[in-house]
Amino acid sequence: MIKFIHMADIHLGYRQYGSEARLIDFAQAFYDAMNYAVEKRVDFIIIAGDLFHKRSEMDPLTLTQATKVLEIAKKAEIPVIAVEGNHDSTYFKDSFSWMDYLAKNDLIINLKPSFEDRLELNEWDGGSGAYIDLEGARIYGMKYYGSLTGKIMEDYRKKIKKKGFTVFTAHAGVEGYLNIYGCIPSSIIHNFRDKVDYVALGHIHKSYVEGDFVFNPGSLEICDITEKDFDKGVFYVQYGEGLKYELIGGFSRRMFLSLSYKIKDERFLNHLDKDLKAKNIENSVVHIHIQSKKQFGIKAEDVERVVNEFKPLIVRLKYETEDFYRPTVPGKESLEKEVIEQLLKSFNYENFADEVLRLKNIFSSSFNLNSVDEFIESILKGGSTAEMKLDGEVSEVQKQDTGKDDTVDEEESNHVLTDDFKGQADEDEWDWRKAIGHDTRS
Ligand SMILES: [Mn+2]
Repeated sequence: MIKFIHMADIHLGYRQYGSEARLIDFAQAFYDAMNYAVEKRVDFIIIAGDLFHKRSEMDPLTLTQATKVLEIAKKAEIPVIAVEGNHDSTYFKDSFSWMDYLAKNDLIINLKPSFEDRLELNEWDGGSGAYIDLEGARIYGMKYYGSLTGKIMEDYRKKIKKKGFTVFTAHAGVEGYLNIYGCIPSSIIHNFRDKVDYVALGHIHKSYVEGDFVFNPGSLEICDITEKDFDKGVFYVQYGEGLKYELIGGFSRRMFLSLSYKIKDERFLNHLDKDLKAKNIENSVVHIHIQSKKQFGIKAEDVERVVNEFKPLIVRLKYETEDFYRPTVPGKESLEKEVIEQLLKSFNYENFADEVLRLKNIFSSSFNLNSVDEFIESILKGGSTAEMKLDGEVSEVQKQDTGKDDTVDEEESNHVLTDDFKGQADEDEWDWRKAIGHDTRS
């Protein structure tokens, strides 16, 4: 039995909103995730890129946070296998990255291919390499290559040699989940199926699984308010008789709220006061959008004063008065989804509005017919996100027949989509200042 944790997008060093508390949140989430891995006594940990938030400017505090947490794994003799993300490295420049620094200090195994004349996959020699053999498992790694990702990945795949349970980890997104740079068509990654058992991705800060084969855990913390409702966490994976996995969430403890109000009369501040009291926004990150047809004598400062009485960590206020007033519509996505749902219903289809929306995203971001075909095929075969989403919570997905290893393939895989982590580390708050014998609060 092989057990491992797959995480990605830690973004250490992100002083979100310029807040030191948020900087610490990111380290705390990493610390909690690491302790979870140790608690589970996993064989190895994969970090699929973006351990750090900034690729070049490193500050002593961030480096200390990274080092201290990675030392927990080292002490427990759990190897940490990592690849560089867009935030960790420059693409082709052979400069020594901070990830190389961590590797040099025996804290991580930083996997990447080398380019002499052409792409080469060498075994990890203690300082560099593209793959490493651990007991019963072989792990290949590829760092972020921006727009070249798809091309390099196809070359990479040809050179992979399967041995035991084989993992491929890369910092790359699959098209269609979020409209961001550095994504590739799903088909490229599904081509790895003949050589690889588990694809461990990072980059997209939202969790997804495709065909019990391609895995993306999402970021540990919330890097942007738009991510606040995404499923995110780490995958706890067990491989014995088939593949079992769980997405463990709950590493981000900070509450994020996005509120919007329309001022209709002079009593608005009372109304706001009441509403915020009920919401308990203390220590939260609060984005507030206010629209008002008339001023009613209420200024942005008045609103801020009321909000600050409840001691949120961060307040972001957007106050629009009549000049900018536009009638509000519910979030564009949810409105779109509703329309699609109604359409599907009227044609007596099942509700696969999420998949339709994803298709639409693929079209609008790249118009790649291959990935569209591939996606439709995966839905029709039923071994994909489609089935998982349609069933809701827990579903069992039959592994697709690959022609080999029939005994293994017949096993049904089990997965639970969200199971919040409530381990030991949850109670014991990590005071990194104590950990490094230094108090910056004074
Ligand atoms: Mn990231």
